[in-house]
Amino acid sequence: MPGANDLSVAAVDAAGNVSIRSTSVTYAAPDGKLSGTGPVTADDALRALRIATGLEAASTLDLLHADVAPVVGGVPTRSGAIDVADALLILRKAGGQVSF
Ligand SMILES: [Ca+2]
Repeated sequence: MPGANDLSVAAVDAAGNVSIRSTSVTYAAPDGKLSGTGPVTADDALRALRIATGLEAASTLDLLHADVAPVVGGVPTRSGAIDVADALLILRKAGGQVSF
């Protein structure tokens, strides 16, 4: 599910000792959306370009949304960074030239 997801796992050994571990995992689709809600726009591409050029820092959530290039077999894949290729792909999505 998109957003923060809390996970807990409980284990019980043969003696009945219980151990519980919890963590939170954040999921966001690689959709190119960096601001607000609604469709991807040129503003999203501009923000990605600002991140790619070091004018803005990317949050973890930004990276999950905007690390969309390269595209492999028509599917966005993550390179681990938001760079100019990501900004260009987001701009092409905003212009209706690609969909993902
Ligand atoms: Ca990338």
